[in-house]
Amino acid sequence: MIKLITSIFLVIVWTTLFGCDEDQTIADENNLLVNGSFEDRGKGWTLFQANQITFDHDVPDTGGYLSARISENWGEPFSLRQSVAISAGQHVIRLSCWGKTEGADGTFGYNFTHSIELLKAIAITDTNWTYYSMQDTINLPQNDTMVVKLQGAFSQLAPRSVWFDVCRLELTDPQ
Ligand SMILES: [Ca+2]
Repeated sequence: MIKLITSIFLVIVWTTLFGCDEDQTIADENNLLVNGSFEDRGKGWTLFQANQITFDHDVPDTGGYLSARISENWGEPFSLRQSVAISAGQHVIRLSCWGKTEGADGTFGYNFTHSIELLKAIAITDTNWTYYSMQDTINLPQNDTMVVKLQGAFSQLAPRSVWFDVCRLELTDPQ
């Protein structure tokens, strides 16, 4: 009987130690964004303004433990930005994320560093976690850099927020 209990105990310990160790790292090999799920908070991202961006336990099903929460602003929207290492020339990209809002729209999109304006963007409009994605053909000039940008709302009617998680950028160039 003691042997049986010992065996069951060992199986439980083994399962606990080695069976469930995938939740710390979200495997995401083709993602060109660093820390796109914000499990390392703001690591890899430039925050404008850092004191208006928090990392929140409100996440979508595949979102791990943390998401990025951006407060709205009456002025240039607060944002998270990340430069991406893509070579100059033409590429087909797919940009996606999960997002939700408390009522004021957020935006995710990209620009090249020679221009502040987003070249393409999608509005985050749903108050429940929703998957947003876009595919686009870009033509990155020489000596320029692609920047992915997640931004909060332009408003100050109420202290509302926009959440982002599981942000991905993939090259889908024809082989
Ligand atoms: Ca996450």
